[in-house]
Amino acid sequence: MTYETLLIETVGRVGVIRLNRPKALNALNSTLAEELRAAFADFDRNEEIGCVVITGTERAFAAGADIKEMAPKSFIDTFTNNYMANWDSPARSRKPTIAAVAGFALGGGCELAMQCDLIIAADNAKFGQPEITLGIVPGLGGTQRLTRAVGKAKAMDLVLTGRMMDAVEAERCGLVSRVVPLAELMDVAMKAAETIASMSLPAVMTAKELVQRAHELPLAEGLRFERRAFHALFGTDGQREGMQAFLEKRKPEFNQP
Ligand code: CO8
Repeated sequence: MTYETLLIETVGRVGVIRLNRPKALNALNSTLAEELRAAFADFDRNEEIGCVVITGTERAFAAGADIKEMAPKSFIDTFTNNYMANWDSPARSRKPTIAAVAGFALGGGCELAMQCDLIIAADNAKFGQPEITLGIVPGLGGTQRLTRAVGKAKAMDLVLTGRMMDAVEAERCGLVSRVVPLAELMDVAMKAAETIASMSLPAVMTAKELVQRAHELPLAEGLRFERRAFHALFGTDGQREGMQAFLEKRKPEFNQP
């Protein structure tokens, strides 16, 4: 499939999605959202893919939803068409996802990154939820995922003032897992993705699901779910290979999937 707003690449077992509307700082429009859905679904179905990296340009991961597309909409347009209801492709992906963020990650761009399992940020990254400056509020998790990631104090600060925070502040408050020099961003993100993709796929998919559930379940339920999932992995080739390789003092070779 050819895409108008994305560049797609496969490197070994890693799928790479590059947002490609550079003139509009990768503003997210309906075409891009539809294409993201197709690209993530393709990678999700593909057993040869073990991890997905999503990135933008050096100047912008994404500067938010496309304001030109949004401006003329009315309540009825957004409500009856359930505007943005399907803009959640990374969150739906069962494969691990890494957002490699350089430059602006604002509004929907920050929300897109937060849907991913890990955010690796370049030292020029800037995160923010500036919707309040447009007379609206975040609509794709900016009040919910951000608060869970960074806590009430920072979330209120960002959501109510619309200010941006830099990569160092984002790492300090737990939004991003690593900050790296801009020139190294893709190397670091790809290395992390390759490492993840080299593990036993059922174990990786299970681990991702379990950590996600930590946000949703009460502790006792989460612990029960984790125990069951742990038991289930003893039915996989990955468990046999991983443990046998340790005992034989060699590197495991996981037959995928
Ligand atoms: N929408 C449309 N076009 C944009 C957007 C955007 N969000 N951001 C930048 N652009 C365009 C500009 O209009 C400009 O185009 P042109 O050259 O044709 O005028 C071009 O990109 C370059 O931008 P600037 O000249 O403004 O570049 P600066 O370096 O001066 O400023 C900023 C960069 C600070 C990022 C600035 O462009 C800006 O403030 N952008 C808007 C940021 C924003 O408010 N984002 C939030 C949008 S609301 C939202 O995201 C709701 C989320 C809902 C969920 C979405 C689901 C995925």
